[in-house]
Amino acid sequence: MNEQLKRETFFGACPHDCPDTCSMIYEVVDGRLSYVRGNKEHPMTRGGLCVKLKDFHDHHANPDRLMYPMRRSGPKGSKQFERITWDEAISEIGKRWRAIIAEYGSQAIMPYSYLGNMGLVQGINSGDPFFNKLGSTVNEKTFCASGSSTAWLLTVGPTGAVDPESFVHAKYIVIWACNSISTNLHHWPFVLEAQKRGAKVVVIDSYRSRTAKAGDWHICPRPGTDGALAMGFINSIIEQGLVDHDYVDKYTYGYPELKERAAEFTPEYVEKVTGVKAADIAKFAREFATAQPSVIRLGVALERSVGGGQAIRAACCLPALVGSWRHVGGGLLQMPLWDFPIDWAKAARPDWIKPGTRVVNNLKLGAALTGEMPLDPPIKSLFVFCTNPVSQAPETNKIVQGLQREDLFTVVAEHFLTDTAKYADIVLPAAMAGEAEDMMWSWGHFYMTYNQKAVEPPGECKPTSEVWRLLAKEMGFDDPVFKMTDSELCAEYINWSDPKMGGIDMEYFKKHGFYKIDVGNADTRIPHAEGHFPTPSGKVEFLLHDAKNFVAGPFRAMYDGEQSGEPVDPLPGYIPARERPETNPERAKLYSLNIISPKSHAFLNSCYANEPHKIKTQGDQFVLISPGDATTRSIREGDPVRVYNDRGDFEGLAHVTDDVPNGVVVATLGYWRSLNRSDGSVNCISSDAWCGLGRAPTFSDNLVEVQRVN
Ligand SMILES: Nc1nc2c(c(=O)[nH]1)N[C@H]1C(S)=C(S)[C@@H](COP(=O)(O)OP(=O)(O)OC[C@H]3O[C@@H](n4cnc5c(=O)[nH]c(N)nc54)[C@H](O)[C@@H]3O)O[C@H]1N2
Ligand SMILES: Nc1nc2c(c(=O)[nH]1)N[C@H]1C(S)=C(S)[C@@H](COP(=O)(O)OP(=O)(O)OC[C@H]3O[C@@H](n4cnc5c(=O)[nH]c(N)nc54)[C@H](O)[C@@H]3O)O[C@H]1N2
Ligand code: SF4
Ligand SMILES: [Mo]
Repeated sequence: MNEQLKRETFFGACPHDCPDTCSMIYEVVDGRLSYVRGNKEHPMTRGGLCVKLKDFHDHHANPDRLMYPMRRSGPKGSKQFERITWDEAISEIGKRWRAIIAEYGSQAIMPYSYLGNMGLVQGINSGDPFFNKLGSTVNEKTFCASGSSTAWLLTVGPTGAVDPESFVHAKYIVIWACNSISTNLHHWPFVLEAQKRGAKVVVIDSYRSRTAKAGDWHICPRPGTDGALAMGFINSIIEQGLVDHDYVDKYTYGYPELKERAAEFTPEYVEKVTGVKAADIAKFAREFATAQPSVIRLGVALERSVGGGQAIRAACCLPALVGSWRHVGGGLLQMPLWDFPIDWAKAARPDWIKPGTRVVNNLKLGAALTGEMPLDPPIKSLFVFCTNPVSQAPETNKIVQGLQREDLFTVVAEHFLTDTAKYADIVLPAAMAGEAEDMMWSWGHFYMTYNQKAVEPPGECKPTSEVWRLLAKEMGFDDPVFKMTDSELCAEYINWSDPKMGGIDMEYFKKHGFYKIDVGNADTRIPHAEGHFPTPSGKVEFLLHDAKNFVAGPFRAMYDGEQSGEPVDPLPGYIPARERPETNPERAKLYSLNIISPKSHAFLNSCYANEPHKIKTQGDQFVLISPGDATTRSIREGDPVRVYNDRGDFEGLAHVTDDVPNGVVVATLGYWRSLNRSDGSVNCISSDAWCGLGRAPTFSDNLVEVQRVN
């Protein structure tokens, strides 16, 4: 009988906000998604998925999944909903929006999305054409990487990052504020291969992460002091006579000014600021300069303090200073997304934004909803998709307060009744990756990955793309883009004629599932051997001319706010963290510990944090605290503790360990506050202040106090 079952396979692309963008294989038996595995043919995925996705088929079949549209039937947040039809849901949204537009104008409506799905057709930007046409408030999306992107673009220009596959050729690998083993797993084998061939792996991290433990040398600066550390490295390279003057003369701009700025960052001063020994600063400078090729993998976490952007600019100067860019595998890897030939103008339709339309940044959601940020008209309707701000955005108590407003009409498209979705007036059930076609770029490698529809969505779930088609019809928009199928949209958003697409077409993707954009061979590629930096001067810009702050990339394509911000310091440097005991002693009297809140190993942001077997792997919300800090607070291993400041609090179980230095506590991100001990999570205490560049968040720039819960 078994032989009669119909077995098929389809190509998948992991939809998550993860640099690895794995190529997957969906196995389908009789129309049912029976198994999901990694694609062995993919040079980075190599057949393996991570702990989060290894049972992706079960995730699709999770009994808690939202299956049909619902309307709120009890108080906001009570989780009381009644089932309605799609027709009812869409016409109710249309009716409410038309009334809001008549009374307040269309900018009283605000979309709110992030990279919960990275797909061009189903993800973060998929709603832009619809909302820009509607004339809604523009949602600036800077949860992640916008600070490092702005720094990278200003200093070395968009394209030409080191290919992650070229890392095997490096002799000195610096992983800076990146916990690769948890967050960039499929890059790690390339690092290990280099290590096997003799490379030294240096991890710069404010605590002993999994990756720091696996490296050869852990350098541990205090949170938010990386700017001083990077400037110290620059100074020490110069002082020790290790500058590649030929490279600097030909391919950089502003060396004398950089040298002058760096002079104040003596090893002794930098040790005082960062806690990293002066001798180690000199040793790093020597090794980084001489063990060529040397390469830096910049983690997103480097941007998460008020001086993060400046710190990244300083780090971006290092490879040019010592000529690392001369070699295969030498230089810098930020996010290679800038090379992808995607037609953002079509995917996001910024040309449909009416001049003067206001922009509200997604880190300021609480302030925007509660009236703390004066907005005229106020936000009267919020449409949330592909993100879970009540878990992931800063100052979440304020967001919850805003979401409880009786006069706010909230729609959430989701897979689960998340901490955000529970406040919705209308909930729309979204399809998962195996259930809808999509095309994926990557921010961790150079492959474009195609996701086929393998099975029908269960219940009444619909792909996000279908929601835009239905809403466009309801609102009377008949532009061709709102009538295109998912297949047509996949093809529409790629610049096929770009030489990097190598003349391929959709048929290629249907046959192979992925395509490496043509940036050159990873074993021979040296994009900046002879400069060719895509900056205004064509060189690495140590010194900038008239630069202004801006939000970059796919986050920028949505409005023409380019270089519209405040002036940027022409030179990189160190801006002390907003919340550190040395820089804010008054605050430190009340809250004396710096908290960092990196990614959880077994969750993907807040995804999977509602699944008991993933919580079991990850462990309950914990708080890492040093033996010294634990003793002074009478905290023992396993004690429940309350972490708090004036923004809010959350509870976790203390884990006393010297993996964290005195003065620092670590609590990982993603836990749902509704499933945590005290309806709180780490974002109850985080600040919504921006990092200096790219309006990025400052999740590593927060002081807290910790006390034992009796
Ligand atoms: N397992 C898993 N993987 C993920 C994700 C997930 O949620 N779970 N999320 C994905 C997403 S959206 C992203 S952006 C990436 C992020 O991936 P990463 O860039 O690796 O980000 P984090 O894990 O937040 O932080 C990395 C390291 O930076 C350190 N750090 C924090 N602040 C500082 C500082 O001021 N200075 C220094 N030197 N170090 C600091 C932290 O201790 C941490 O070990 O991961 C992606 N991959
Ligand atoms: N304290 C602290 N906070 C942080 C960070 C930190 O390091 N520390 N990191 C920040 C970073 S780097 C990031 S990227 C953000 C991430 O923040 P979010 O983007 O909010 O992350 P997720 O938890 O992945 O939320 C995605 C949600 O979208 C839903 N979803 C997934 N696919 C689809 C789909 O196809 N359609 C619809 N409608 N919904 C879908 C998922 O079920 C999930 O609930 O968090 C930020 N928050
Ligand atoms: S979350 Fe990242 S590592 Fe895991 S399967 Fe998806 S892309 Fe691969
Ligand atoms: Mo992120």
